[in-house]
Amino acid sequence: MKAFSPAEILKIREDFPILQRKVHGDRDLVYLDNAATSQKPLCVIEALNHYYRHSNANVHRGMHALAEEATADYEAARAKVAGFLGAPDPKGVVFTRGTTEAINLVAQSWGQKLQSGDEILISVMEHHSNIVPWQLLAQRTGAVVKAIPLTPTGELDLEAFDTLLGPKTRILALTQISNALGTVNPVKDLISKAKAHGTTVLIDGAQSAPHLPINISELGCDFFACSAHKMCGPTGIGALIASPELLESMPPWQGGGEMIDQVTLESSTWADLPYKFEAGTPNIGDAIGWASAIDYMQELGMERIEATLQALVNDAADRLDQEPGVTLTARPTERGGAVSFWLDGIHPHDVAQLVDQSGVAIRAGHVCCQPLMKHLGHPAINRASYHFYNTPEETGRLLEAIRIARKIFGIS
Ligand code: C6P
Repeated sequence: MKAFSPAEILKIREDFPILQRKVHGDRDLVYLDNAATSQKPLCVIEALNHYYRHSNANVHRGMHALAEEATADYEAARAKVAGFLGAPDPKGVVFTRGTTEAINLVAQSWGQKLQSGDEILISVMEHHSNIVPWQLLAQRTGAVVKAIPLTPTGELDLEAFDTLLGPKTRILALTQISNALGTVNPVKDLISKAKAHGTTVLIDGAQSAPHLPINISELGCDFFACSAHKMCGPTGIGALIASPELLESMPPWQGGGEMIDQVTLESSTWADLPYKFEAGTPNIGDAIGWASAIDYMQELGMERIEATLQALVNDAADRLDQEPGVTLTARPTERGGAVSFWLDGIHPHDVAQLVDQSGVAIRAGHVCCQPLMKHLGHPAINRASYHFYNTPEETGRLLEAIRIARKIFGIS
């Protein structure tokens, strides 16, 4: 599939008002922190504006025009998410605050069936959101968390995976794309191996849903978690996606309004799916904003978005690799939207602050992957992360900013 042409990207950039702004006086903004959160096109900003100006009401409760409109739009957003990600059924789309909350939901609800000695398999490259909920579950149940090690190129050690996947592995919880290294994991193969063992599989799609065409039914995982704000949508909304049968078998995880059928002072019964897992007033406006972001990305085409990102990030990795003083943290065969690196002699936090002075926004730190930092032997990294509206010229601006940083530090 063809990447967007430079002319098409220029046109796309017009949809993102923030990309036109300047920072630190007269510097054109170069936004390379998309793995943290993507920017929002005008249509999403307008969808939020329209909802609050026109249809704001609570859902599933009211018997008036606005409540009916808000309910219809909220449920249409659910169906849109289901269609976009190839979910088996919209009833299996539970709105959450994001990926973190989706994984916590699984650990707290599905996880109640785990027993002492059961194994939870993650990997060394996981984000804290896909580590800590499992550690909390292990503390509660006596289960054990094991991690797939990495190869020197920053990929999963597949031989070790085969050894670690055993009869006690109850769940495999893996990221599809590493936010820190950019590695794209071969999740389809790993899911089928895990399923052959009878292991439940959760895929952390925080970085993949914004960048790749995803079909959860084809992937074959049991749970898929993602966040709207990395997909050009609003913050504060995301989803856990699973089959209705699996969700039906799980107990609720939070109690309150929306999630009940009948309540007495003695006990309660639960609402149908997906409401059993959506206690309280949901995030209606942001669900509607997310639907608009999905329309926008679908119109551009996920295959073209993927091709554009691959070209951009491979070019960025090659050019950073050739830049004096730069060391790449990983050299995966397949890269998602991120490329991370160290600059010899300058702490990553200083690098990020210095390149920011040139208008270039990148991230520095442990990027919520402290076990990975331990594996890399560095407390922090620098990360440039791309979306389809970035350009190779912006990589040039990053490289120039890196050269200025080296000069300031007196490194030639
Ligand atoms: N990573 C980053 O800069 P939330 O915060 O719930 O939307 O997403 C959490 C999360 C889970 N998994 C992966 C692979 C992620 O990349 C993230 C978010 C951001 O890398 C913020 S730390």
